[in-house]
Amino acid sequence: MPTYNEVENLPLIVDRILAATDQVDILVVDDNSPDGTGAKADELAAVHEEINVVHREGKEGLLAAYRAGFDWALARDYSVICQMDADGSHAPEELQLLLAEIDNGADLVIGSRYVEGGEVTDWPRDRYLLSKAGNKYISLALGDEVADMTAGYRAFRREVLEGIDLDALSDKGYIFQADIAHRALKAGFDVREVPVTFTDRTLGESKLDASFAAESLSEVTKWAVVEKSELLREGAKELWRFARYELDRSRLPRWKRDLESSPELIVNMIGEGSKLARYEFNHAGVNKLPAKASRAADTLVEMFREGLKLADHEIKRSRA
Ligand SMILES: Nc1nc2c(ncn2[C@@H]2O[C@H](COP(=O)(O)OP(=O)(O)OP(=O)(O)O)[C@@H](O)[C@H]2O)c(=O)[nH]1
Ligand SMILES: [Mg+2]
Repeated sequence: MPTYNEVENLPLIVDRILAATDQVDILVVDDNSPDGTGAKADELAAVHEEINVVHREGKEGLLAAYRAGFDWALARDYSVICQMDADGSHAPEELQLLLAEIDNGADLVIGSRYVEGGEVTDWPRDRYLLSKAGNKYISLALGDEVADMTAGYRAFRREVLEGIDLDALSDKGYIFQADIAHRALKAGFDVREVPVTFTDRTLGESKLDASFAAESLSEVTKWAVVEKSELLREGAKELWRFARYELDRSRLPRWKRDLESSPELIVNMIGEGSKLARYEFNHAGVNKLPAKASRAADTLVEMFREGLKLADHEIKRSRA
């Protein structure tokens, strides 16, 4: 469990994990959080023998923290290694679902927001749509049949982590999550998803910003270019141009604030996005795109339409 400034969340999440299962040990990987999360973790470790702490010198990002955590676990005799956020987004009460699927024979289990039965509570529509569309794009571009490639709630058989070159992973945005899943699939591991309910953090501050999403999609496009045909490259370029245009215009962090003060803004945003997408894909040669990319385009347009309907509905409701 990576932590950066989670001093309020850590004791809560640890209690919930210990209450949910007696099958696991916990490793907290803290990057010298200024709020004292590391010291809090030591306190908890002194009381609970299941808890261990790795202190790193400074904030080096999530991937570096995971590498340290995986190395720690692989150096010991754990057969299954899980990853989970400390901010309460991943419910410890659902850990059993992931572990049960490992028992059923899976090599990597992803706690998925976007399979049937999966859920995201409390996310503003814009963030939900961005994440869902982004994941759709990643899956289609890489040809992987996983709905939630960027999910951070996972259980690995140790062989998967041993089989992946963790040092070769991409450090752009949160894309290393997708990178790991993609490499596991390519290596022939049995990757499955189980539906989970993802809850937005209520305490502490987010370390995420819109540039992460942009970076991630751009990185995936690069892989697709390397791995797939020239045609797919064209498709990916079209989609990426569209995504970047939208992201630039949306100034996502501000968007969230605007959304609260003026719901019309999002309707306009989405409406324009929808128009643009339709224009792009009707006039910029969508018929020249391969089937996969064109399906991705349709999905994006469909999502914008759906978002528009939802936002409309919300506005009407809020005025009623
Ligand atoms: N060790 C370490 N942990 C990190 C770092 N960045 C984020 N984390 C932790 O990784 C987990 C996920 O980060 P979050 O800040 O929740 O990112 P997110 O889930 O994408 O965004 P929000 O939940 O919306 O804030 C949390 O437990 C964070 O404390 C880091 O640089 N180092
Ligand atoms: Mg989070």
